Amino acid sequence: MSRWAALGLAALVLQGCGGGGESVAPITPDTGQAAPPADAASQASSPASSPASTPASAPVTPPTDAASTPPTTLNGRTLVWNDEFSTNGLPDSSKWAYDTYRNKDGWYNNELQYYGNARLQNSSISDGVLSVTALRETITKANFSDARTAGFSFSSARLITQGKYTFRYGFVEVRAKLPCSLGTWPAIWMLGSSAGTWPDIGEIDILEQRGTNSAAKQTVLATLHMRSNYGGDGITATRSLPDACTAFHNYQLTWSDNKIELGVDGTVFNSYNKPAGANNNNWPFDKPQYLLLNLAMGGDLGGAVPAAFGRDSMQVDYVRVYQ
Ligand SMILES: [Ca+2]
Repeated sequence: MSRWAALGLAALVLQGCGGGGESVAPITPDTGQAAPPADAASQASSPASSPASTPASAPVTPPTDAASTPPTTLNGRTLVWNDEFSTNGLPDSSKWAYDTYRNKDGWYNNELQYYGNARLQNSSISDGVLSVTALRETITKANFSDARTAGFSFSSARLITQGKYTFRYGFVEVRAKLPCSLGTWPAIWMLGSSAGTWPDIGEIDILEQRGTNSAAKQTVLATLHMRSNYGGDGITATRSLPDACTAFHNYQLTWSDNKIELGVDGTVFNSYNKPAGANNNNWPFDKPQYLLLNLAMGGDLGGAVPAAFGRDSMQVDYVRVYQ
């Protein structure tokens, strides 16, 4: 796989812009620095955190699988690619690959996770919902052939369509429920698949969420990165979404040849018009991109991982692309 698939998460560094008022200092992306080992306190085993919101007395229901049969047309567009996650087990290998490229050298932004390759512990489908799960476990050669040294304590997954599906322009909707645990940094996003270096290839972050405090877990981010604006200078916006980690929401991208709109549940909260006299520096979004779903731990947007963290998931009901 292209190394650019691995570089993208470096782009997810944003300036703080809400969610409690704290800020994240911009850092230089793509320096390739190894993530630091987790601190000693985080080595302690602990019970799983539980973001469950269903009272014990409530009827038992399967995870929300709101619409397992997607409309074939939507607002004049036609469904061209989708995954409803309707088959239990690992994700469909004809649609998704696993990005483990930076495990050995460390992921960007001081992130703490190792990404699993087709590991049910980290990516599994049940009752129509994909769970991308981060969990506390000791990373060793026994469970990760590319494990480096002792001291790494979290596994997770980063699913990509690179090499399997890319597209240009259209409407993307991803229905997802985010992890409540502090220290988690979920992302639903896209990267340019053309040859070139980040950020020249362009990055569209349909959804990110910081994990630095409870207010951050009630806020979502949408951001664009390109040569003219990237890292802490990305074109970003936030939206309050108090139940983002207890309810499914529809995260949406509308991408045309002259405008990008990012929103949730039908409300656009970040938009960017193709500039007059556009060039690749300020409009790299005229080339195909691929999709990514991942759950990072810690790092510049995830923040400190509480000692009590055991496991948590980003749940995805579907990914749909209309053109
Ligand atoms: Ca589904």
